[in-house]
Amino acid sequence: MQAIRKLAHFLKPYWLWAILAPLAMLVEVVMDLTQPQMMQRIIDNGVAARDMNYVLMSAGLMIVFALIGAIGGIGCTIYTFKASQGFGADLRAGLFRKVQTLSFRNLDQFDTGQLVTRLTNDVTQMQEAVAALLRIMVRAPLLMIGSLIMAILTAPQLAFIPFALIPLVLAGVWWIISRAYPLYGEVQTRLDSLNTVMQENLAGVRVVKAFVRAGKEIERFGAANVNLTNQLIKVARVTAVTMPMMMILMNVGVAGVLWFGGNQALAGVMHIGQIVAFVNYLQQTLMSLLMVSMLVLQVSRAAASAQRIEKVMDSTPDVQNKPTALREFAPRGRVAFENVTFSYDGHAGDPVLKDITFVAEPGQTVALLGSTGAGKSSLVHLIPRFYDVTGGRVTIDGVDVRDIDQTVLHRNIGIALQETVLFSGAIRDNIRYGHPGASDEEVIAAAKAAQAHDFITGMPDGYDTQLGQRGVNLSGGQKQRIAIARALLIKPTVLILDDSTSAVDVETEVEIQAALVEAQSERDQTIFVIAQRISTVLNADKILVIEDGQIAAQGRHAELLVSSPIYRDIYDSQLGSGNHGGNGENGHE
Ligand code: DCP
Ligand code: MG
Repeated sequence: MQAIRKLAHFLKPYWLWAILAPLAMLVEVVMDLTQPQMMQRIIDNGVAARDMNYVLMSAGLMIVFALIGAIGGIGCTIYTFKASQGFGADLRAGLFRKVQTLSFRNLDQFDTGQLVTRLTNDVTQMQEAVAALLRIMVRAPLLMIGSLIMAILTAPQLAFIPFALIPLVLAGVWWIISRAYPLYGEVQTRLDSLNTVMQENLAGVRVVKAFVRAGKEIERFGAANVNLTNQLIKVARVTAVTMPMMMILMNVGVAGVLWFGGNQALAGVMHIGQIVAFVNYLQQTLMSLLMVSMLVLQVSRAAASAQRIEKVMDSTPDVQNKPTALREFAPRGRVAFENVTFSYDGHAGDPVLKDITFVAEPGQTVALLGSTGAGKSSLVHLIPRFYDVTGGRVTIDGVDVRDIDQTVLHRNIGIALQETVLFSGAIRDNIRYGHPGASDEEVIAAAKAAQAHDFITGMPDGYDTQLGQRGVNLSGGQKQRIAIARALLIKPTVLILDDSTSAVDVETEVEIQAALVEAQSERDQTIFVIAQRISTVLNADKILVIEDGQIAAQGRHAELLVSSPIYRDIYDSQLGSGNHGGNGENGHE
């Protein structure tokens, strides 16, 4: 419930609709309440007195009232729709905005499937609850109390019947809600699992095929699907009792009215019309009571969704701008790591990086070499503050990266991540993703430096070639080169290439490097290159050999060959012993 209150402010812009909806409903309720009365009059004054004129007049009036009621009802529906849809759209947008602010660490904690469910189904649940509230919140209680009062006024002798039935209905409804409510949270959890399986599979469908796992995956999906269905059936089994229970109670009530009322009518102390009106009011009372109860159920279901949405809304990005963060910053690009320790689970976990200290001067190329899992990607991710260090500090031009506004920081750092992610759309737009205002010349220059220009212009649509989702219609090496061009285009002070040429042939890689060196001399760019191939790093100003989260050795190629046995091992294994002057032409994958 608390979560609902926290999210209620999304309804604020729609307050006018949210107030008009119940008001319009009020009109409908009042008109509804007059109907049984009118019916009674027609029967007792018109039909009984054989006054056809009176019957016609009253029937006409009934129709007019019904029409006014209908207009109120339609108005209510429209206003409700405007308010609840607006609320839903804003909530979804707010949630999406929040997801965009989450840090890498936050995102490590939510499955994509979970986020998708929250953005879609959970928002819809809340939106429907708002709609139900606006429609029923006023209507049902008013109609219930109004009908009850009208029933008592119509036939006070029979008033004991609704008062006997109401506690029975409440008990029944309470029984249903107390059983259904706990089941709803589980429904959403199972929906999460289903979406996660689905998400994972759709993204990885090629791997699934390659390993002939379709059968197994269909089974896995089937299991999640059946799980969800079973839970929904479980809920339905509980809620299915509702209507029959109501009908039985209602019919018991009607039978009671007919029995007692009938006797009184025979005794001549009651009119038939009174009995008919009373039955109508009784039915309205009980139905409204049921509606209120269902509303409670729906709101409690929405509360489960609200809690899940709040969990995302509430998660504070652990990487945040300080109030004093530097907003003006044009660094030369001196990157320094000072005794940096880093662990993915904060201070508790085993550090992935231990006591890293080095300096990258402006205009230098620093290469990181090391076996897989050594911590190379983790290390460079600390520069743009994807994660914050656990100990020590990372500085650019002597300023701790935690003291720099993130937007400003990211403007100065171009990064091609290890896992290439492209977006569907034109190649041109992918390259200028970080700088949408870039001119065609700038795009082409970046593509040329990344050795992507030739293959792009070789395509029928050139730079306008539409990429499929994630760039499926490109080769691995082509994708990598577009990602490099994207990083180059923002003309960053610090350029980070995380294994970005792993899928590019050696010859192209050499060309990319030559282009980088050229660009570097123009701008004094600081470049970090992570590579598996030693041929990539031969000319670096500084090579860091990372082993198990530590710098095992650092220096230039020639120095390391002499001083570092590990480096020599890597070198020998890749370029062959006795080839210490190698230039990489016989390097291999
Ligand atoms: N790790 C983690 N959580 C993440 C990312 C990594 O726990 N979100 C762990 C996995 C490794 C260690 O951190 O044990 C270092 O991972 P890196 O990605 O930094 O390793 P490398 O980049 O050096 O490896 P590779 O060459 O395979 O890219
Ligand atoms: Mg890596």
